[in-house]
Amino acid sequence: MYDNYLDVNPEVAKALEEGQPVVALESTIIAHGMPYPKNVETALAVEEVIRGNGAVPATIGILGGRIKIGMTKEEIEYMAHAENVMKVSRRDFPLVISKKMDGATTVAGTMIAAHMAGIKLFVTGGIGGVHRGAGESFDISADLEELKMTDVTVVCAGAKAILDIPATLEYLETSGVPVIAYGTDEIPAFYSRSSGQKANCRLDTPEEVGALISIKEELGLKGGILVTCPIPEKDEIPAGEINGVIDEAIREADEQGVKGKDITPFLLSRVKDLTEGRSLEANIK
Ligand code: PSU
Ligand code: MN
Repeated sequence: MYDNYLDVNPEVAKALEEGQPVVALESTIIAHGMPYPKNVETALAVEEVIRGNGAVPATIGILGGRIKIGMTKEEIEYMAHAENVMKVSRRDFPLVISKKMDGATTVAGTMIAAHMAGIKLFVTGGIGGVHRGAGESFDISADLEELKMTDVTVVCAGAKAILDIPATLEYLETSGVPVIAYGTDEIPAFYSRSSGQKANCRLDTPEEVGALISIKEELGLKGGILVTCPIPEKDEIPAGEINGVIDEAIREADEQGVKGKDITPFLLSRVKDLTEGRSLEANIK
């Protein structure tokens, strides 16, 4: 079925066949989330971290309408500066594939492709969520819907404060998605360790997280799991400091009428400029 559309890198295919650990990585963060060349440097550095821990990385993206499970270094480099790379979430797969275009997969898109390939774990920076003002705009990331239905565990540094974090957590609760705070009592807010939101599930070891993932699977409970892992203290930008910058970026987005899938990349890029690159460094950490 969907096998017709997947190109699984031989190293990844072998690892999956042998039951070795494979970790999926997204490509929207490369094409739309970070500027060149930091994007490619980071993407390759993260792959090395995964290898250093004994697992096989599988960066996922779409090239010429083919879903790549485990992009090569050259493919990652290409995606890092190519133009006309579509940001691909659930709704965009049929279009990007039928038109044989290039596409960078979001968290939702990467979960879908990882699941097709049989990869159960996926690591990224930040997930999409409920945007501030969603009551009016209805802007809720498809990432949350995907976490509701697709059996992939997503490890990240929390949701960025460009989002309405309490509303995002409510949405995840309604959707039945376990949200784990790793080694901390609060849900981290990406740039900062603290969001003011107390975690309902704190776990402190990989074994505890692994047990939770296995039990959810054995119980046949559909949907993903979100593991939030806070930024190291020395790298964080305190909430009070970043929030003013984010407010300003959101104001500019409103003023300029930025909409739909362009909002998140716009905000990330403005926050980076307004912090003179400091947010990008925190992003990488
Ligand atoms: N948040 C970040 N960095 C990112 C993204 C989100 O801190 O790069 C990307 C991810 O790919 C995420 C997507 O899945 O943006 C969400 O976009 P939207 O809000 O349009 O659903
Ligand atoms: Mn949106």
